[in-house]
This record gives sequence, C-alpha cells and structure tokens, in this order.
Amino acid sequence: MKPEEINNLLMPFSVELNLETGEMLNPKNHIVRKASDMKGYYADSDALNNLIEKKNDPLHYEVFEVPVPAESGQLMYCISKLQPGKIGDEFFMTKGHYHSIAETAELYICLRGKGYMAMKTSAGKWNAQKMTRGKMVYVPPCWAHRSINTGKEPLISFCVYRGDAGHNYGDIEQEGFPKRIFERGGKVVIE
Ligand code: S6P
Ligand code: ZN
Repeated sequence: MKPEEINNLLMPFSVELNLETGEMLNPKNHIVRKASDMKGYYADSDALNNLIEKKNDPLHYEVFEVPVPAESGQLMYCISKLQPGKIGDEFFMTKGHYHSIAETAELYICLRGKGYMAMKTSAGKWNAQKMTRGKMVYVPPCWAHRSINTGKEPLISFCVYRGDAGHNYGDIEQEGFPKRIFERGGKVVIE
C-alpha cells in the first residue's frame, strides 16, 4: 500500500529530551503514581502505610509519553522516572506488568540512576538485569517487567514497544514477582 493510501497518515514529529536530567520536555501524557497507588505491592504494608501518612503520600514514579495510535506498526515510547527510597528494607519499584498482547518485546535504555529490571514469565521463570546509565535491557516477549531503584537518585529510563501492546496489570497484582530486592546491612540483597 502506498503511504498516500493509508487512512490518517501520521505526520513525522520530534520530541526533545533533556539528556542531563533524562526527562522528556513536552510530554502529552504524564502518569503519576504516588505511594498510595502501591498498596499491595510491597512486603511490608505497614511501612508503606506509614510513609503515606507521615510523608503526605509522596510521589513514587512518573511516566512521560507522547502517545501514538495504538496500531501494530507504530512504536510507543516513554520516559519512566522512579524515585529513590525504601519501603521498610525494600527498594522502591514500579508496579510491573505484562502487555495485553503478551508477545510484546520492549527495549529499555537506562539514562540515569541505578537499579534493576526484574522480569518474570507466567510459568515462573525469573530474571533481573542491572540498570545503569547507558545500559540497554531487552525485555523479550511474554516477560512481565518492573523497574527497581537501588540508588540514591531517580532511576530514569527510555522504553519503546509496539503501539498496540496495551498493559496488563491485573495478573501481576495477583501473582506478584518471585523475588524482591532489599537493602540489608548496606548491601543489595535479592531474595
Ligand atoms: C511501558 C513501560 C514503562 C512502564 C513504567 C511504569 O510498557 O514498561 O513505561 O510503564 O516504567 O511502570 P508500570 O509497571 O507501572 O507500568
Ligand atoms: Zn512494558
């Protein structure tokens, strides 16, 4: 098919990143997750409730997007910015999800900070890749994924995946991940 025959032909466009801060300058979507959005995700729910009450429900993470049509030929991309901190001994993390089209791969590039990309399959396989500035992590099809910030500054990454992938949070809400990442005696411990 010639481009001229495609309905609603998308015009090329550009988006600017601040490479110092790793942030997208003019996102169209800004998704904000606060501590209270994370109920049920951490091992120590009392510590999470304490943080929500005593620190006035602080910012947990943000996603910046310029959305594209949810079509298979499009590439959806975003910036993810996860604050540093711990709930009890457990490092701050994102909720984690499969994609609604489970056979979706996703590429992450870590722009700032340090941590891990934890991944799991519905059959119980688990893997974690270190995230540091300049690291590209490939999340293959069918792997749920979540970022975990083990550093002292925000963990910022760029990600890209097929435009019609969608997100499936429900399965991870039910299943969780087989391993968590804690700080114990000043060390990062995965267990
Ligand atoms: C989207 C991609 C990221 C996450 C973001 C927040 O497919 O994996 O943009 O959405 O890191 O994490 P979560 O688990 O709350 O979507
Ligand atoms: Zn994803």
